[in-house]
Amino acid sequence: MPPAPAFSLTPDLRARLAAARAVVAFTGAGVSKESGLDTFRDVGGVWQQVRPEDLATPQAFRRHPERVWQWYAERFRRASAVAPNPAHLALARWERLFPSFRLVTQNVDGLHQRAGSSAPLELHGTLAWARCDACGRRRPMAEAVAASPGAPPLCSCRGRLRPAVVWFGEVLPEDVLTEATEAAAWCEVFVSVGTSATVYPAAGLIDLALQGGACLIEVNPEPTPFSRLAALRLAAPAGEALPWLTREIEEEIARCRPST
Ligand code: BV8
Ligand code: ZN
Repeated sequence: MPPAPAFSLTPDLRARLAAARAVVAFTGAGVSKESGLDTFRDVGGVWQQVRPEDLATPQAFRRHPERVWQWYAERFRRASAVAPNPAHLALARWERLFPSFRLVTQNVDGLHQRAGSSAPLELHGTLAWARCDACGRRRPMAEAVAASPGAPPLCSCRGRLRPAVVWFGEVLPEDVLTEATEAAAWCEVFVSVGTSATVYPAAGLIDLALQGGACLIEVNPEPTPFSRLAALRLAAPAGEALPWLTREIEEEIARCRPST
């Protein structure tokens, strides 16, 4: 007998996915785990090694700018040294599968772009850029770290450069959050991948999608506060579950929409 398939999809859900026009994929640190980057809240995760209030707040940067800069410089180096995994690559293909697809990420590692996603909405900013905490001028992180690995470089206005990420207690970029909110409110299918769904306002997008009548799919080896509301839970690593789900959708689309 052939081995039982690891995942399964009801014919109804398969058809619903293939017919969907507006789809949102919402990702967190778990999607980059198989690339070799740590998640935040799992056993051994980033926030078990260091306290977020010591490194990921504006207060921490004011008190210990060198320590915060060095920590982000190291995270930037690690993110640059790893490669996108099959989960990132699968999501990059979704742009071609659905007429209106939005990728919304909490990640700052840039791996979605490197996998080929054209315009992920980066809710928590990016490690790829540094910006002046006084005038907002931006400079590539690679350049800023090379120029000054041990301390935040100074801007021409004498302000200090900081990583262009969103720290705890800071507001999310308004235009990015507005686009993500609209996409979540209007989508038919919302796929949450590799996130503990505990950081707000980002996790509130799942509520918004459900209130708008979207069907929720969750890809995560562990349950989250939203698991019981999911129409489908793929309790597996994203690098296995997403390529499988993508093949299922592609096959169904080929069967139902042969001309597209
Ligand atoms: C704000 C960027 C307004 C920098 C990060 C409402 C209720 C309660 C609290 C709040 C609330 N609203 C706001 C708050 C406060 C706070 C918050 O939410 N706190 C939480 C922790 C309670 N939010 C804020 O401060 C936000 N700002 O609200 O502004 C405001 C402002 C001033 C005054 C008043 C209001 C800003 C939050 C932004 C924080 N920035 N990061 C950096 O990276 O250094 S947060 C951090 O968590 C991460 O970077 C990431 O972006 C975010 C989410 O984490 P996840 O991605 O979900 O990662 P996690 O480790 O938790 O989970 C990984 C999952 O992957 C797990 O479930 C695991 O099972 C799974 N997994 C593991 N392996 C795999 C896998 N899945 C698939 N495949 C695998 N192989
Ligand atoms: Zn400046």
